[in-house]
Amino acid sequence: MDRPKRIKKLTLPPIELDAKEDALPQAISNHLAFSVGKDDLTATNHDFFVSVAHVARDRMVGRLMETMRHYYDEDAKRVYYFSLEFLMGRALSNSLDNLGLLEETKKSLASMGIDPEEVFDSEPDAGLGNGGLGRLAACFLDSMATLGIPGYGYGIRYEYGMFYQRIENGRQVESPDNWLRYGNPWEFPRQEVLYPVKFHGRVVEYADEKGLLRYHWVDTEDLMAMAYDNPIPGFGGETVNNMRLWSAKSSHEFDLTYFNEGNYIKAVESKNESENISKVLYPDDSTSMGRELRLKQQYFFVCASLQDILYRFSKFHDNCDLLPEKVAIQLNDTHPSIAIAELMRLLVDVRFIDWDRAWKITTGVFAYTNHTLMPEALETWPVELMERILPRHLQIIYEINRRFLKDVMRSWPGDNDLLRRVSLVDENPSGKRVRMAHLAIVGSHKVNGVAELHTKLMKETIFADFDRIYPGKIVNMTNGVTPRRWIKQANPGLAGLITATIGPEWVRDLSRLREIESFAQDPVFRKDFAAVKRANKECLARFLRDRLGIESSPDSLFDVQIKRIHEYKRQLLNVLHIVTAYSRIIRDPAQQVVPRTVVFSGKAAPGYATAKLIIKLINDVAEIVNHDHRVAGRLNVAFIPNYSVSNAEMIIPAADLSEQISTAGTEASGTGNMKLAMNGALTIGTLDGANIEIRAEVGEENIFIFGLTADEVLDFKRKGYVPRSFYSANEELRTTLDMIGSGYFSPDEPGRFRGLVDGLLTSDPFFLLADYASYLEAQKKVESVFVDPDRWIQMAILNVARMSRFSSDRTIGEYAQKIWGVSPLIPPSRA
Ligand code: 26W
Repeated sequence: MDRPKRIKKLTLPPIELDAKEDALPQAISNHLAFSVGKDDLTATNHDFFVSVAHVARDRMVGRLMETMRHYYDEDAKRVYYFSLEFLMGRALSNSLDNLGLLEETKKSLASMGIDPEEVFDSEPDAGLGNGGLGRLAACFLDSMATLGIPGYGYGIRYEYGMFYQRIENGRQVESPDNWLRYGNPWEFPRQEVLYPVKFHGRVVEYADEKGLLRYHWVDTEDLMAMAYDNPIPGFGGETVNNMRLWSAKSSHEFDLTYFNEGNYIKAVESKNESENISKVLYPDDSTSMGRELRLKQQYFFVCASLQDILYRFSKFHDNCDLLPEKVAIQLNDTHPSIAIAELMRLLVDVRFIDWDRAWKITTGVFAYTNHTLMPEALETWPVELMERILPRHLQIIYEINRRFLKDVMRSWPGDNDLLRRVSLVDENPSGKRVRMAHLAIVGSHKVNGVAELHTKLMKETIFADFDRIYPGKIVNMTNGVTPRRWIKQANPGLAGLITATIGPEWVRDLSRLREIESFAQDPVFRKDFAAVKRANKECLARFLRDRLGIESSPDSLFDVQIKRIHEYKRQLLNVLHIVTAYSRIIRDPAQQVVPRTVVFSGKAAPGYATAKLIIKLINDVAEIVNHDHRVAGRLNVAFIPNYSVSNAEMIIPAADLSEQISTAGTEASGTGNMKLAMNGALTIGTLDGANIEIRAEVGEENIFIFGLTADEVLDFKRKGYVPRSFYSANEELRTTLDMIGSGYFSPDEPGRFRGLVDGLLTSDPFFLLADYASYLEAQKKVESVFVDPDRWIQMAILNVARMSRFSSDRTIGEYAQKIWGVSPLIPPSRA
């Protein structure tokens, strides 16, 4: 096809700043006046945020358009990252820094008498994600833009993001995160980029002019998906990619049937109902609830995104066989995996491509990332539900399954048990269900785990059959995090020190961090490094004092566990250590102890009762320990409410010790472990997820490893695990569990934690009791090193120096090469 000719090339707005010194302050006050309608007398910090965001956005638009045009001109293969979650956090200082405008902007605001930090802090977090999976998507977007990879994020513009968490009486209380209340200066609403999305209805068969059987999906309920574009600037600002989020709009402002009947209210109500689809992020990580609205969300964004992608593809190509050469779609977990059935439907039912060709195209396009081995997190949808909402997709899934099982049967004749295990449909006595992971594996050319151990376990356990059926399809892509946000912005002190020592290149090329290794012995560097950590700790200590009323000394060991609250992550094991340490102190208050401040932060899924009880326990323990005069400030416990990207940016740089203590074989990778180690926290952790690879990088002498290995855990599971035997054999463990179970920390309700303790004694599915002694041993070792500040600092420096493998730039480079088949495009501005 001919490319449409451009009549006249527009002159793009420049990103370079006006050379005049007052250009930036002028731009800010222009937006304050013209975009916000205020002057400096009436403007709030938030008004300044909006103005500065507009100034930054203005400078991204030119590069965004240039980038998109360049991809278009080169007919580049694009990567589409499909994710129900993008946990972006704040964008202002990130954008300014990536554009190279951060320092100038701070100066400008200061010259106007405005505190830049207050302006940055008035931006609400874009909390469109639960945790690891959503934040990984955000880091990947940053890396794709920084590397110059034609990558687009596709997701949902939730009106309400991750709920706000308050702690009342020690318990989690949720409130809605109405993050768009004051508008969103970053996004470009695209009123005209609007696609229909169908639900319900029925399928009719018909014969086409050649007599071939065809399918029509009719009598559907329709709504519209409207695009909002969010620019994603890479570091250096040369490439600006796009994240396109969809919002549900009713397909007709007034439903005519109701309107004609004179029922105006009903008409408007039905409009509201369809717009509910993009209303709220589901706050459950790691349990699939099987809710109808959730399936609708998944199909809604997948359907709109695929239409958008095919529209873009068709501007250039009319042969769909070329799709895999031009389009790679990465499925972030199974959440968007209905895309496989939808692309088949578009190719077979709408474009009349025969099944085998369509299947080759589809499997050439998709790849699937698994993020969890937990059985309860694997998504399955009741067949009855899918039949009602997406009847044609269910037929297509059945057909995919029929052909797949036929192939399996040919290779493994007679193995009916294998067929039952790998089928896309779980024939459960309590009702048939579609297994989305199986659909994702069968419909993708590559499937990946997110750390070496996780990938190995995928191949050996949950997906062992598929590894046999498709040798080589399952590959590893160890996670990473962006050093722009997680070192440079979160920890400007450390970033400044690194840059002063080895120059600024590390920001784009984290392998350069190795160069600071040779400074681990340098007394001046050590002193500076220690001073940075000290200042960060002082800052967190101030926060704990001012916001939570907890007095903690910056000299104490800052021991940090920040992540979703989940039994497998074992915040409870951390509590067992705290209670043990506490009872040691009260037994002998005069003894020497290493002062500690234990910091927790994390949200529990609103319906996860045990996780919520663990939050209550942490707060009850904190209440007693923090106020016991015998402790005399040597042990403090703090639960920081509302864990979020912004809170993480404050906590991580201040951490000495990073708690990564999940039961071996349960945490797919972890990414907080990487962020903390990069910021000079030492890890105490199990041989789980990426901890294993962190140990390999930093050296086993620079990390505190404890506990059962994944193999040993499996062994216990096979041979039988008797948690009570550990209780009987260990006096300190007994004391600790008895204190918790008998109500020492809950005098107002002594039985409050009895169930929690009994659970540990009778089943303990996450092996806390088995790992307790070894965990305590490791904590002792931590303390023996911490009292030798020189040694501790050296270990911390080596951790920072050796973490380069965990840059998401490395991860994205591997995806690009091994899964997507794309390479970076040199931006025109650099060519
Ligand atoms: C269907 C409900 C649901 C929602 C979210 C199930 C499962 C999830 C995610 C898989 C939970 C998640 O965020 N997983 C985390 O992904 C990170 C990025 O790969 C890993 O580092 C974490 O180990 C993993 O728990």
